[in-house]
Amino acid sequence: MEARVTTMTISVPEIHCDHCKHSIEGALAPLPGVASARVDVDARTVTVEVDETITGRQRVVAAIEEQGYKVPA
Ligand SMILES: [Cu+2]
Repeated sequence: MEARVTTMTISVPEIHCDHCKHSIEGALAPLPGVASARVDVDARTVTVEVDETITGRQRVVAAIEEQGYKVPA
């Protein structure tokens, strides 16, 4: 399948510090198809560049939730 890299910005209101940043970025970076993962602590958002044909939004959200953060729909 043709690669389709998109940038997703996901709001995670429970992000509040560098620990959150490192645990979420550390969980997302190794996922297949993820080119970059960046947490903005002030904005409480996660920005992920990912090939959606490999790893979709649901998988990204699940990885964030596995770190203990709720992701509002
Ligand atoms: Cu924190």
